[in-house]
Amino acid sequence: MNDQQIAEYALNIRRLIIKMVHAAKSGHPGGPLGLADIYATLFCDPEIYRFNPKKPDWDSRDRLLLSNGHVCAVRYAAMSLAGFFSEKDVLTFRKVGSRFQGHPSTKYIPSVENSSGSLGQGLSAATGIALGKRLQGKNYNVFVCISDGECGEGMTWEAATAAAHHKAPVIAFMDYNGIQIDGFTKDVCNLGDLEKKFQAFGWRAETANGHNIPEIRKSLRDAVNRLTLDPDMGPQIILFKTTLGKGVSFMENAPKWHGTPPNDEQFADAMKQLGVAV
Ligand SMILES: Cc1ncc(C[n+]2csc(CCOP(=O)(O)OP(=O)(O)O)c2C)c(N)n1
Ligand SMILES: [Mg+2]
Repeated sequence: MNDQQIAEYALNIRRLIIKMVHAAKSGHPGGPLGLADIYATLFCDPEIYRFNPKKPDWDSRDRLLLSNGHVCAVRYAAMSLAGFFSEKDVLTFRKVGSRFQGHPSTKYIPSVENSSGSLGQGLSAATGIALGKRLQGKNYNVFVCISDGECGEGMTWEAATAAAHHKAPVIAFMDYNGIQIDGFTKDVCNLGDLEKKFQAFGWRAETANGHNIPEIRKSLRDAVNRLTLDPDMGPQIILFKTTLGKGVSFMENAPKWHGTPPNDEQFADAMKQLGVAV
């Protein structure tokens, strides 16, 4: 797909996120909207992320983990648009008995590689899976999405230390939006310079614009190519600067929209901004 088609895919992800959270009358719209361009790029560029919606547990699929599980609406929406399941299905989001719980579980959805919601665990899980793949001589890639809020958790840094020590072939990417549940990270728990921190832990780290599709595409492709050339290069992270709520003006960069569903009026306004009359 070309960059324009990826942007269109991202717009459709955003529309579906808003529909899901509105239908559920609960959930997290902000983080998912901020990640839509990154997930669209992943799901549209097979030179980055390889998967098969017809065979979701295909053994050679790349492993895409989600550590900040509360943003799973973006993952469900991207998967639905890729043909894993119907829109009608994902609109059961957060309902009792639905596969599409507000925090994702491996029990219900193949190719969701880790259950999450309890923050801080994804980098450890990805490190273990990446080391396991090396032991087994498999050649899939291991990606993991983490958040900046999770960098306030000790376990993230334990994983960062171990991944560097073992030169784990992990490609991490961060939703670096400067916001967590209680407000701006600089006020709640200042995280400092996360690029420098990961570098100090022995990672290859770079920062990129999480809303610029050519830039997202290049940084992820480069990470994959680097690892193909040198499987022992060690862990890499791309810190994607994102805007929480991106695409819906009243949600943008406003911590309230971390975990608040839009009411009917806000839903209509959001959908209008995303080019859909309701
Ligand atoms: C171990 C753990 N501690 C606390 C929480 C409560 N919690 C849910 S989301 C969140 C904020 C996390 O920050 P981030 O992922 O950056 O939030 P976002 O950018 O999506 O607003 C917190 C503290 C949790 N889910 N798990
Ligand atoms: Mg955040």
